[in-house]
Amino acid sequence: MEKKLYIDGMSCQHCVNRVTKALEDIPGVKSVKVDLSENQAVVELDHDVDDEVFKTAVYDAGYDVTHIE
Ligand SMILES: [Cu+2]
Repeated sequence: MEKKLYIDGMSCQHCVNRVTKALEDIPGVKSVKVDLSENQAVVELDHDVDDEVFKTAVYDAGYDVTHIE
């Protein structure tokens, strides 16, 4: 299972690392690929994770999830 997150506020590799780590720390997340130029993160999941969990984790890292698909 895969979800694509659209993320606001990332501007450099440091932001990518922060978002990557925040997402990797969520139980059920198998892998994370953050694309800075597209402002997107693709997460691969072991099991479904509620959208709110992603939003909260990214928000706590200092960024915003605008959309999840
Ligand atoms: Cu940055």
